[in-house]
Amino acid sequence: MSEVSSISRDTQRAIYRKMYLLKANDERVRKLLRTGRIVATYYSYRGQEVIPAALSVSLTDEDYLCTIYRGIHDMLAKGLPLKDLWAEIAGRVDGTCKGKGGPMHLTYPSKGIMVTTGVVGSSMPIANGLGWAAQLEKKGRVSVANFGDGAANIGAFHEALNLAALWRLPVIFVCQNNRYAEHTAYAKGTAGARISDRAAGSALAGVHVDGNDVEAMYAAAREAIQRAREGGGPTLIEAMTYRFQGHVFGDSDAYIAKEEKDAALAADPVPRYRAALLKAGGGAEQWLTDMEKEIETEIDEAVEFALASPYPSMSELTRDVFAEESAS
Ligand SMILES: Cc1ncc(C[n+]2csc(CCOP(=O)(O)OP(=O)(O)O)c2C)c(N)n1
Ligand SMILES: [Mg+2]
Repeated sequence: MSEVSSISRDTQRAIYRKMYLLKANDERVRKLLRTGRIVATYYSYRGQEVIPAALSVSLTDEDYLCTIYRGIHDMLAKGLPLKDLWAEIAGRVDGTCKGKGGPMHLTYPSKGIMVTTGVVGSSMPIANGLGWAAQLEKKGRVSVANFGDGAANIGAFHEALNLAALWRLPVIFVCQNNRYAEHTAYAKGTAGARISDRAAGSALAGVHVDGNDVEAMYAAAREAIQRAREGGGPTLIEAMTYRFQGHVFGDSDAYIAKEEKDAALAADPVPRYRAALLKAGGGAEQWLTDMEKEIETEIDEAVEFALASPYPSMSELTRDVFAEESAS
């Protein structure tokens, strides 16, 4: 954190609170998976906490969010309640999708969390649809599409950028460049040093930002969100970050050089921002300790709630698959 921050103290703390929540929640999910208390396919977002934490403080519940299988950080930062999240992760009836979606398919429309998709590249056209609806409604809502660096090589990325620019849709395309697409390093699968440069080809604003730097990420997101709200059209943000775990839980990351990973872990943005807040003073020490304890307790309660919730019954198997026949 620079000596003179452009972010108010309350906002700094709101961002760090989210960062800690995301980190602690990811660690808890992996702990329960390791010990066999839950069984699920899980894509850790550990290391990528700053992006959604610094972005979501400029969003409202009315704004839309589309994200991907590695997207629980985006949803928690947007306000997804922990109990609903955990019940869904554990496949129970009290989950956001009655336990039928699991950690890869969460939705929570009352907080604007509209879709989580496992189809690489598909969050962007869906965000455009929501952005178009927002544009027609004229209430100043914006739509955020999260996706990875690998997804920027899918055709739908280019189609979505073009249409959003042409129609000046209020969409913020957030490419979370964590340097890997499954087991393929960025340079082995992507031509061009920067994904943000591709914005020029579709005539929209493109920003390259350190997605592990709170100040930089907050400023880039705020500007893009403001532009979209004011009718100035879409922005592509390429936020540079790093994936601390393998692609999917249980996956080896032996293809990653040890020095590269060690350097990324040493620059973990969560303790780094904590240290910056402590240095800034203003009673941060007590606040941090109390807040972190509070979050751990909230997670304890959510896990307990989820594990006490029943699994869906067999009769649920075919419900919500087709529309119910109406009388008319
Ligand atoms: C259309 C499609 N093609 C391929 C896959 C298989 N797949 C799943 S994740 C993934 C890598 C995507 O990487 P990236 O976009 O960088 O996101 P990250 O997992 O790093 O967050 C691939 C190729 C898929 N799910 N959907
Ligand atoms: Mg990636």
